[in-house]
Amino acid sequence: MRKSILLSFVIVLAGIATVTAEAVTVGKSVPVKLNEFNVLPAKQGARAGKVTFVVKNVGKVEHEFVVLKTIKPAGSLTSHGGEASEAGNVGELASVKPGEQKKLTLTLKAGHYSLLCNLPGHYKAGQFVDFYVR
Ligand SMILES: [Cu+2]
Repeated sequence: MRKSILLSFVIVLAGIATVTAEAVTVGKSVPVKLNEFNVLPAKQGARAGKVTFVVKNVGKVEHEFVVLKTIKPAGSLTSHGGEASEAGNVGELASVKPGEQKKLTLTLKAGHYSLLCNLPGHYKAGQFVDFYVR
């Protein structure tokens, strides 16, 4: 009994590892969808160098797209008044209206990044994601 529980746990873990490995594919163009309240990149990572985020707002309200280079996990940024600290900001699209698609090309060094929308309350509502450049 115990063995079978342990075995199914290992199988679940193996499944998660596989999904993560596939999600961290590299590429120069990264499609990103914004909605209430998520930042959804098609890939969780990119190769260092020029990276173009193709950002589409598929939600019903205006959003923005901010790229921070920070060692802090995307969900653990210092926040004040419902907004996250933008320390490490390397670029942003200040306004992406519903249905609108905009491109942001940045030269990114290897490391951890946090992608977020920092309109009042949106970060707190969960509109952020971790991103890895290698
Ligand atoms: Cu937003």
